[in-house]
Amino acid sequence: MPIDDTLSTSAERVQAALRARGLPCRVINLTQSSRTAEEAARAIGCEVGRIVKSLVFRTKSSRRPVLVLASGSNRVDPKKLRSLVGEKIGRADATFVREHTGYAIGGVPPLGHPKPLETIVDRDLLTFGTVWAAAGTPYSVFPLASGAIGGLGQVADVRA
Ligand code: 5CA
Repeated sequence: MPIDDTLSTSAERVQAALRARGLPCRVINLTQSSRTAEEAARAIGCEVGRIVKSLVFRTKSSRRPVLVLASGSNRVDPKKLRSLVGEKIGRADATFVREHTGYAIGGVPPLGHPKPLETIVDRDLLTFGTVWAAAGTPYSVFPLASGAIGGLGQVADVRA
């Protein structure tokens, strides 16, 4: 895993958010892209299931954001999500993602957003010891104990 030892402002913000939550995680800047789950797995040298996808959805009627933290090898079932959230839901566009998370697609972290987001955690992530999540940019990640990821939201079965 080639590491670049300078962190961008976005990655520093995620590092600060981790510290503020008392999570002893260290943000790593990569020289290879981790923009998608597949790229992240390749850059880190781990199985894609251990990559945390931070997927933003928007509820249809109240238009609120919902963050789903999904295992990199899973697709999210919209029907399961709908029943968890209590209303119809669709994917967010890039503008909505940035507005509600403070980060651009490809680097959206699972925490450290301007306002806390309703968050649902794919229970499959809890089957791994360590998982890896985006740290604010498409070239940064951090490792996290899967027990800690369960603390970031409501753990549920969301797999399609
Ligand atoms: N850095 C990696 C994992 S460490 C990462 O951020 N992966 S991700 O899966 O959380 O984010 C990429 C996801 O953003 C894609 O799976 C895709 O569902 C979503 N996405 C990509 N382009 C768009 C777009 N134009 N509009 C809405 N969502 C998009």
